[in-house]
Amino acid sequence: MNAKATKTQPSPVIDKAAFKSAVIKHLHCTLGTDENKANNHAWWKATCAAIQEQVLEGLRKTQKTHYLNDTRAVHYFSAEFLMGRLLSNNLQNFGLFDVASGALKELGVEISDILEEEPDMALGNGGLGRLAACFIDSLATMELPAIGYGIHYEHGLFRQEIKSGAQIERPDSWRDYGNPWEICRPESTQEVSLYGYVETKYGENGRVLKEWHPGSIVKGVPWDIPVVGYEGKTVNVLRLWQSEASGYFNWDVFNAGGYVDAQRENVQAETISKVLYPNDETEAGKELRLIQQYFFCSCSLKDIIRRYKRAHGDDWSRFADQVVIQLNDTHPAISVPELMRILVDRAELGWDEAWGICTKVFAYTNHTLLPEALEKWPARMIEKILPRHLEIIYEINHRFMAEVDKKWPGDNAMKEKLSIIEEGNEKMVRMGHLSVIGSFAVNGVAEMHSRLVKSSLFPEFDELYPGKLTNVTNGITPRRWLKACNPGLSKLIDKKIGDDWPRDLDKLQGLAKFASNKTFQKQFMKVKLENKELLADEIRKSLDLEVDVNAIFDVQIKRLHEYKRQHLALLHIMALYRRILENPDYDMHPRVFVFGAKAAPGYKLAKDIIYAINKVADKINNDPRVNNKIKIAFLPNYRVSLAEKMIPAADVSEQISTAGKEASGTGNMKLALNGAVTIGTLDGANVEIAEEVGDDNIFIFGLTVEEVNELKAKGYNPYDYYYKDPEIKAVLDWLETDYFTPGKPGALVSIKQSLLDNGDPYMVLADFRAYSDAQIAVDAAYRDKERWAEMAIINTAKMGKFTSDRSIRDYVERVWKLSPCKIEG
Ligand code: C3B
Repeated sequence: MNAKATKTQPSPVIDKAAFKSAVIKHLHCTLGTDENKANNHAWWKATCAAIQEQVLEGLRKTQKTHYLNDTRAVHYFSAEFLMGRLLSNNLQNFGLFDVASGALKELGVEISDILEEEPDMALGNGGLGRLAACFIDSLATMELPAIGYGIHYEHGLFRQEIKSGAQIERPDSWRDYGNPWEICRPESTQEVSLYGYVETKYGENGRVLKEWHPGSIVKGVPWDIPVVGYEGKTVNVLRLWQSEASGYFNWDVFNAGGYVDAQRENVQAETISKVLYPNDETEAGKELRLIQQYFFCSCSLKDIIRRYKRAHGDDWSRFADQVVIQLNDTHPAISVPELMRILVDRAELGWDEAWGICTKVFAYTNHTLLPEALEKWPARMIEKILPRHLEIIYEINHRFMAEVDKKWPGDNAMKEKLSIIEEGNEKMVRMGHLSVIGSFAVNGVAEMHSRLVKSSLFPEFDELYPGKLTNVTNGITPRRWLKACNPGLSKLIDKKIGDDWPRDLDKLQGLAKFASNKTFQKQFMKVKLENKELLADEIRKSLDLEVDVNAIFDVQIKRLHEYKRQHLALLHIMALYRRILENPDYDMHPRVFVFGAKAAPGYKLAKDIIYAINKVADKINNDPRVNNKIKIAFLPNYRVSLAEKMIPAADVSEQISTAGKEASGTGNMKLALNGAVTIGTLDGANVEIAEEVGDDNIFIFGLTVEEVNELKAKGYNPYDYYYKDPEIKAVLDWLETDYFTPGKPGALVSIKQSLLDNGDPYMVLADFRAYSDAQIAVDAAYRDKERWAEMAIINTAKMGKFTSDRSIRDYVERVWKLSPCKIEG
């Protein structure tokens, strides 16, 4: 069956000739160069400028329409937005990719070359930041009024280099040569106060008035990045704040004799948005990080209020009808006391009225159960930086404790447990509790995670506020993660079932009936092979390593963390190597293990694991006895644009976290969408992927959450596995020798120590044998070409649920209560 006309394919707004002249105009008039002199960078910028004309026209229309309709909008507050590159995405969404490619070809330029010129906008660490980027894509596509708010970091996530196997961090300077997409809006600058003290005054009728005398004021200058929806109708905005010195002279501090300090604080203003903290799922507790959080929340709230007041003046009664704010994890949680401060101290609303507004405006998404990622700030630190906010937090808590007492009279243990303030050597403010109390809805990011949020993280809150805790399973935008990154597969799908799947991913179901069709299987696997060839080129260029495209491409791409268990994969590779050394005829289909991972610079064991993967790779890749059965490619500097090359080429998707630890995962969805078969634990969204594709089309192994908990309760002892399983013992002992690190015995020993002496906190050894068995099943399945093709097709066909459009639909229905707003023309 061949699909009919391209109904929903965005129709180009300009043709090839017009696009060509727009590019030339910008080459001449924006960049001051010409066709003969221009290098790829200049062509890239001119092409961006040409499409930006369409983008800005869309933006203008969208903003005008939203203003005239006084629409309710969602404001997505996130410390991270991992946008990646925008040119290809924007061209695709305007339906101009082929037009641009043709126009450039006539000018003697390959579009693929200029796309490579664009630096990634890496303003995020990993899953949480990329989710925010997928969500704003879906919001624009679904014509929903929305704005993303975050920080305009000067340096995004570090660039990773690998030197002699080890990770080296280099600064990321994504804006060094300008960013063609962003627009500075100095007219919307905001001021943010910090430090100082609070004065208590008495107003009319003895009303207590609080006046915060800040010690320092910084400016927040907004940069807008247009977010183009699919088909280019709605163009929303991502507004990122950059800090600047305000020029405000601190007379209070000066008068107290602190002239030098006053100057120093002005200099420090610029450092607020200087750099993204590179920690994924760990909280450093650093003062600058709290200031970053407060800085962008305060700027964003003031921006929202300015816009609201333009339409409604001082009438606050409609604020909660117009504004909903989604807190992406607890990073923006300081927004809750900030809005209270604005309403109570500035707008002079009564506490109850203000709290009523607040708790109708905020909603909070929890992204992790890992204790080290649950933010807590020392009360002393908050008091120093935000003295008024600490008072407000205490007041919120005081009133909340009364509620707790009503529900559980006299139960002091319960109060201690639920209090926003954790008592101890040092009083800490629990930002998770503040977020739950200050929000009208709280969600986890996959069914299983949300169940655990209810049952183990916030069970009492669930009892106190029935219905507040809910689930919205994560999703990914199919525009970037299939249509744009995998043009071969996209075109094949278009031909088979029509081209409206990027908007309606459930349409992919239509592929399922061809899963056992031999011709379609061949076509599908031919595309996979072509994608593997492209990745093989990349591996050759990047690592000077030859890989066989007929091997299984086994891909593990994600941040490096013990709970994600890249070291489980490593131990398994070492075991395979050992089997081959012991038996040269060891029967396995050749495999290329492809890794991409950044470790937080301060996370020693994570960096040791990267080093170990690279050292084991050096040895195995160059050992002729292996006879090319195993190759290991650790591609440096994993980022969105590299993911776009790796994902379409994957045969196997590694999702092997300890059950109960990965909140959702989103890489798992991207890989399966591109026809990779998952080997994974029953963790995060893997559970839902398994439900969708069926047990026959996924390789599930290992302990379940319940089993993990039972084993822990019983007393898990990794030595039991070490002594019982000779292969585990041999492989761990190997790490202690200098076999992989000639002349440096013990260079890899920290991994063994973490798995034995340190108690193996993520139960790697407990799951090793089950993982190895599952890998044997993967090997057998791959050798049956038709069966494998069928599995791969089913995986693509069944990913409809995981479009971020569905996640957004869930948020709209369960949380945001928004309506789309059509943009005409
Ligand atoms: C991540 C989680 O680790 C993933 O399981 C999840 O898919 C994504 O968030 C998106 O929900 N996460 C993260 O990247 N950074 C954090 N600080 C916490 C969670």
